Amino acid sequence: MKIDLYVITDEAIAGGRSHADIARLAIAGGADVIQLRDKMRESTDLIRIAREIREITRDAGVCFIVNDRLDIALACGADGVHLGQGDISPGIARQLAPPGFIIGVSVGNPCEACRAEREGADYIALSPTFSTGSKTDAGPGHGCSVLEEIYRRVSIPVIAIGGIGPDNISEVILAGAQGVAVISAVVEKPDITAAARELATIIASEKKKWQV
Ligand code: TZP
Ligand code: MG
Repeated sequence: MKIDLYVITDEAIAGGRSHADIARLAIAGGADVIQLRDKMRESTDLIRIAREIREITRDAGVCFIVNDRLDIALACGADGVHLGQGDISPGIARQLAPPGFIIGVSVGNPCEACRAEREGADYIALSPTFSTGSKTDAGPGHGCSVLEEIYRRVSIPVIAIGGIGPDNISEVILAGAQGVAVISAVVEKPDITAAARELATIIASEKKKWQV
């Protein structure tokens, strides 16, 4: 699973662009993963939107993950779900999901990271890696030292999420992140495609530099 640039949709900061618009534009700029994230909409809306993004991502050969909602992810045929510490456990999600279904988990420390791995997560996200205004309850950033410790203690991919932009990609890749998940650095920009392309280019060149 290529997970270098993981773009999370957020209509609230997208200047009138829909989840599907964000997905299309970010994919054009090189996003490897699209996550549908919307904590406001009713399930009927979410499933319609998720099906639309499923079509877009399938046509583009891009991975599609639904935030929080395993039911919506399964119903629309998404590639996976992203779970927080307060959501159903990765173990339960694994029991309900078909073979090959991707389960991502947000973690805040090495202990949660090891537990997520034991319970069958496919990747984990250090949340938040840096402070962010995009998730009000995210708390302070954990920083690259925690990222590096988690990277050393698990064997599944670790991604950085929260406060990531062009200026700090280098340090998170160096600390062991296999990719970066972003909202504002892409979604709130007037040109989503150009913003995604810039990040994808930086990630590729950093990985080349460190041979990862
Ligand atoms: N989970 C942890 S931080 C975060 C989420 C969804 C928000 C990331 O947004 P941004 O704008 O890339 O900091
Ligand atoms: Mg969540």
